[in-house]
Amino acid sequence: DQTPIRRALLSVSDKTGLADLGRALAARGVELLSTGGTARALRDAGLDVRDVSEVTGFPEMMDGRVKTLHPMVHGGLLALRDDASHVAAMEQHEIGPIDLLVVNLYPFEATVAAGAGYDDCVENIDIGGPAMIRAAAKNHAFVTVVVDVEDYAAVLENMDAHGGATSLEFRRGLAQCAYARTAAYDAAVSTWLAGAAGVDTPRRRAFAGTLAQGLRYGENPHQRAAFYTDGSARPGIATAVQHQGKDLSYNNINDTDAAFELVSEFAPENGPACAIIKHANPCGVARGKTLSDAYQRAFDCDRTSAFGGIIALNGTLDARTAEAITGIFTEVVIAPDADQAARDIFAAKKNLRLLTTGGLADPRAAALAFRQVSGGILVQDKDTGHVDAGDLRVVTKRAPSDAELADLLFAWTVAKHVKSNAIVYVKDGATVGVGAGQMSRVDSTRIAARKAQDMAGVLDLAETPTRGSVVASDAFFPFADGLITAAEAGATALIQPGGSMRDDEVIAAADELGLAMVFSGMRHFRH
Ligand code: 93A
Repeated sequence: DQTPIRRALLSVSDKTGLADLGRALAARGVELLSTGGTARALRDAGLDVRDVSEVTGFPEMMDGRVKTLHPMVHGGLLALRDDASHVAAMEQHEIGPIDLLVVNLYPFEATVAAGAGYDDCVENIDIGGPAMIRAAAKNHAFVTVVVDVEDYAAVLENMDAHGGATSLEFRRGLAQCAYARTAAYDAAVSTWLAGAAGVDTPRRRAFAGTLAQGLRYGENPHQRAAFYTDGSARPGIATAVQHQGKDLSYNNINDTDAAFELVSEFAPENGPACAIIKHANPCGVARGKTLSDAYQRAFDCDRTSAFGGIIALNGTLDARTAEAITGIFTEVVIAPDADQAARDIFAAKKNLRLLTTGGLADPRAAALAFRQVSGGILVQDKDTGHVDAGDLRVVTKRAPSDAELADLLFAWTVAKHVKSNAIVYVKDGATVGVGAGQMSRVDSTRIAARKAQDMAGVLDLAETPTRGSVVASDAFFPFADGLITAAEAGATALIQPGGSMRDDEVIAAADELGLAMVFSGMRHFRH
């Protein structure tokens, strides 16, 4: 049904594969039109090209801001070939049809990522390119539009299979890619402006993403998946460098992010810290005298769950820590850096992935967080909430000791990174029990205590590690039962937001049990 492609307009910033494509099209009898730099590149490859400026009768002007924005171009892209009035208009104005459009845009995202200045970024906002792409994609009934170098070969293949034309199904797929590209492009511009103007708000947000990696599968093997990055240059999972091991999976990326965000809460100035993550929840977090000490203490919280876990460190991975980590199977290790000796030790472990980030994430840096629901997307500020000792209100007769206070703040920080209902037992700067993701708070309290009890068996301890611990609860205790359970497990102090209708009851129970309790005045739900 479709007539063969006779005329193509090529206008590309990324000249990769251009000469080969031009040659292949010319060999198939296609006339080539092109803008300045693209035309030059094609001529350099020995090809015959017509300048768009010759077609429009206007020179490219205003530093190239206006080169293809002209009816001779847009008429050729938009005209319906089977509509008599469109055909008449083409004839009257001597507009030639453009059957194939090959465009890739000014590299706006790369310019921003390279840290270019404001004016430079503005100049790299492509206007004519997206206009042509959208026009050609709208008219995909007749026009083939290509926005990705990776699709060049498929276009030639499709042409060859259809006598020099392309199939409608193929054009429709390309049109979908085209609008995905212009939508992502404009979203990148909007996101950049939001950052530059400091007006990033949940109420007015475009969604940007650059495909970083197709993933083998999603959360489960029957789900397809991909990883998109938002162009941020901050240390984190999206910018980390992988040194060894097979590609990260969907779950790896999610869990490694959780691990790194958590460990980044612990500034290296305050000492080494380690977080071990399973299924996006920590199964051990600890400070230590050394990094390997921090790892060992985190590991001892829940050795059973740590198997196949993801480890995040807040300092440079050294040989001792690397050696200790290789004691059991670990999926991923992420750290700001790794020294050579550590890398050499890991090199022998082919399945272990090592990622370095060049620094820690800033847990106070404002950002937006997105979550999908059926038919929509929820947007909120990232949880950057933070409390210091000065923000806490002692509500019991007994105030926490300095040691308890330090552990309470540590537990509170960890609880922020545990799925609700979150209960975290901490002793001497290490978690000793984590209760996560339960529908009832008292269950989280019990599970954490029971797991700690199990570890007493594994580690051959005389008593449960929760004896003499402190407890953090991500939201208020609705009843006294959770607090009583924690006290039975051996906890001596608690931190929780407060604000329950039964706060008085809960405080009275704490006083009766001789516990110290502080209210943080802030909740850290994480669902
Ligand atoms: O500055 S523009 O927005 N104005 C235009 O009219 C225009 N037409 C094409 N940029 C425009 N383009 C872009 O120029 C294309 O999207 C492509 O990225 C680039 C190719 O320029 P050259 O052929 O000179 O290298």
